[in-house]
Amino acid sequence: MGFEKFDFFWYFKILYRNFGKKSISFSTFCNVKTSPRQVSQVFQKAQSAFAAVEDLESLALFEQTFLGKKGEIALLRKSLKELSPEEKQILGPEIQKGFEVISSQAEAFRTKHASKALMAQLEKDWIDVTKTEAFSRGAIHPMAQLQRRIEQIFTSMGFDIADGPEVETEWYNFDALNVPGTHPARDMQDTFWVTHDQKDAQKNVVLRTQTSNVQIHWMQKYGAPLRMIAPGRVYRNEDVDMTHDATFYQVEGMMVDKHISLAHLKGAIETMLAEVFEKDIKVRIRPGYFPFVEPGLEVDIWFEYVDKNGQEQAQWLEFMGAGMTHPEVLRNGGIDPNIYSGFAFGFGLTRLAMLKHGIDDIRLLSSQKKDFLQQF
Ligand code: FA5
Repeated sequence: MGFEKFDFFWYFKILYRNFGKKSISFSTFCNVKTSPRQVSQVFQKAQSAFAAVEDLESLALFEQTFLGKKGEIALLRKSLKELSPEEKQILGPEIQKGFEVISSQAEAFRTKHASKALMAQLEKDWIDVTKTEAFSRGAIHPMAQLQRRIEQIFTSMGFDIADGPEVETEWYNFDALNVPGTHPARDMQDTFWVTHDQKDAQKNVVLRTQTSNVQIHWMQKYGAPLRMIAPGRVYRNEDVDMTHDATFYQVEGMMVDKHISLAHLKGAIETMLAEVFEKDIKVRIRPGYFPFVEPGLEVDIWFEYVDKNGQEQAQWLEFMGAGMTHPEVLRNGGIDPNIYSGFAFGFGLTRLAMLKHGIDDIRLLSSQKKDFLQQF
């Protein structure tokens, strides 16, 4: 029987049928709390309430009111307790039947509307996969591109790629590199101290000011002979301008073996610059002082760029410090300077990106500006 026909007159029919067939007296019904009339009224109420249900939210309310544990049908069921067994036999199944009809109608409504809601959501989220021009593509950052190129060049010359801590002890960042606490060279690099109050340099902590700390870690770990480059980030507490940043990238290089000389250093640098620039560039080498090399030198490159006013500009830009590794540094790395010698260099990878692409302001390289980055 459909819910639509579950009406008042139908209940009179039940009443008549049951009085007739099962001989239940009308007075019996008059004495009990739940009557067929009351049952009919509840289901009629449910019918009109269901007609007003228009979405899943109002359906939930409807279910709570009529089908819930404390709903109207549950109350009808509860009141059956007051009836005689014969009366229960008549009304109990009728209430159950009505309950099932309403439940299945509510379920049908839910299924229909849930799929409607899903279709609406799918329609909203629809993606035209053929419309490729609408998407902007990600790309590899110019710094990452350059670092990969440097790694290719040096691995082709037998160098390993090394790595070391950015948060470092004072000892690895300075002392082990022959820069004792009293040495004026420590002021050459303005330092971000993490802890500065210990007497023991093994305990004080800095943000590394140079990738040279990796030299010591690598020597201690692998001994001689060794060839490695260590690209990585460094930190300096200094004023920022067009060619100086407070955090930038360096690439450290080191080669230790028997009979290593300045000629090996020169060969490695020349090979790298030829591969990176793929054209003639102007390079200047001059003496330089770093406590961890002897002799020490500095390399500058002629920097040509267009400034913000569209004017062509050129100047020397400091690019690299380098030299022959100091015997004390080899010793701190656990290597005997009487048997081995080595060279080391450290250049600014961020400066190399400026030089290669003619970028007039170092800050652009850490700016995340899309229109700038899209050029590479
Ligand atoms: C050093 O950091 C030494 N550790 C390099 C070295 C390694 C020398 C091994 C000898 C042997 P320096 O402070 O000059 O040196 O920095 C090296 C390079 O980092 C510079 O030539 C420059 O290219 C880059 N650089 C230095 N300071 C900045 C800065 N504030 N912003 C951007 N690049 C910088």
